[in-house]
Amino acid sequence: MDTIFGKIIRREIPADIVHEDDHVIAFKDVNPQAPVHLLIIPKNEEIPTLNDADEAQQGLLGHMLLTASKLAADHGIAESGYRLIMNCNKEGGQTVYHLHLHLLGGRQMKGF
Ligand code: DGP
Repeated sequence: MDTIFGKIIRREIPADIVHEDDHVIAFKDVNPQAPVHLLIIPKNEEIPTLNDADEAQQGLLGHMLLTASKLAADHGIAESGYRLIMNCNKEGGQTVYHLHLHLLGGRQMKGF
């Protein structure tokens, strides 16, 4: 299933890409909910939701988390703090069915 994120990976539509490596790309969310709001997505595998990931993707999932912590440092929010969110399916609030991790920071997070 192709999504808007597939088009970003293939550079068919523009995005403000802040990081790319062999496994993931990260770009600014088009509708930011915080001063720093990045999306970290797998670039070689189309995994619609976390439910579709299995042990073969364990390394990739860990890499997404470690990339988030590096990007938090790069954006100066590692020490102040940040929030990571991965929405799953409708009631989780997922709207784009290409696995992604939100990195949010630069303001006080509320809730939970
Ligand atoms: P989620 O609700 O977890 O599926 O989050 C999807 C996010 O993707 C949402 O915060 C908005 C963002 N988004 C949707 N379309 C685009 C796009 O075309 N470009 C960028 N940069 N972000 C997008």
